[in-house]
Amino acid sequence: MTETHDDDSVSVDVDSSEAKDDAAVNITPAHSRAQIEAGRLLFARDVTFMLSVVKLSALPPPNMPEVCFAGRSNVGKSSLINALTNRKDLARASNTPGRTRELNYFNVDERIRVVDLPGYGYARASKKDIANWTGLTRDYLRGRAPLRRVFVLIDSRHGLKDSDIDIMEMLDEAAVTYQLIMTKTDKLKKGELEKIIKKTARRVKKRPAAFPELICTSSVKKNGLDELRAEIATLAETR
Ligand SMILES: Nc1nc2c(ncn2[C@@H]2O[C@H](COP(=O)(O)OP(=O)(O)O)[C@@H](O)[C@H]2O)c(=O)[nH]1
Ligand SMILES: [Mg+2]
Repeated sequence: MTETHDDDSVSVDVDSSEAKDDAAVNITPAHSRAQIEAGRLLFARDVTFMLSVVKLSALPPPNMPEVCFAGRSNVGKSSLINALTNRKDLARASNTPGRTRELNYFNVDERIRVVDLPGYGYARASKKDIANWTGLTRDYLRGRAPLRRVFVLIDSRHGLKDSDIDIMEMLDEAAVTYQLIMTKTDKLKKGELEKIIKKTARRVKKRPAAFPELICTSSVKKNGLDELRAEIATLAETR
């Protein structure tokens, strides 16, 4: 993988006009205790693997709200789904990047579906494979009526990469709402994490279909999971 980007570094040059904006950068969405409790209850219920989809015609009927998790290979999608659902291997947390080429559907208490998308930015696959699964993923993201929000996962050590910007641009164009989730926050020191979060939040603020607030998570330390469950529970109520 040769995606180099100035954002790789966690050191941030902040010019004074941007620095003034810091107060307006929302990092963790505010949830009421009732929302947090609704999220806890939702994921305490029955969560089951539903199906793997390799072609659009095999998508389940659009009769239930759904959210999906997108992100580069190895960003921590499967680990996050496992952590959310308190299950060790509901979503296969593979150490082989790009092994997941399907859209994997999970049914949460017959109230909302969670979809684990194929990871992008995986260099070791064949061009044909990459074309196949990016085609499927794009068609899904652009045209899926019950899709309430795309969670775009960003490795907090690396920040936004070109492939993340590509997917955000596509979602902006298609007017599909998305929200960034920072993963593996346990791997950074507090100061480093704050810098990268602020920098990422500033960049996302300008994007039309993006949620201004990021959710910071660690599947290892279980940080941010209550907030994410609360967001999903709120979306489950939308019909
Ligand atoms: N330290 C740390 N490692 C994580 C975290 N989430 C995932 N990982 C590790 O990152 C690697 C990729 O995770 P995985 O969930 O398979 O990523 P996916 O390809 O996006 O599904 C694995 O080795 C995980 O153990 C986290 O929150 N903290
Ligand atoms: Mg995975």
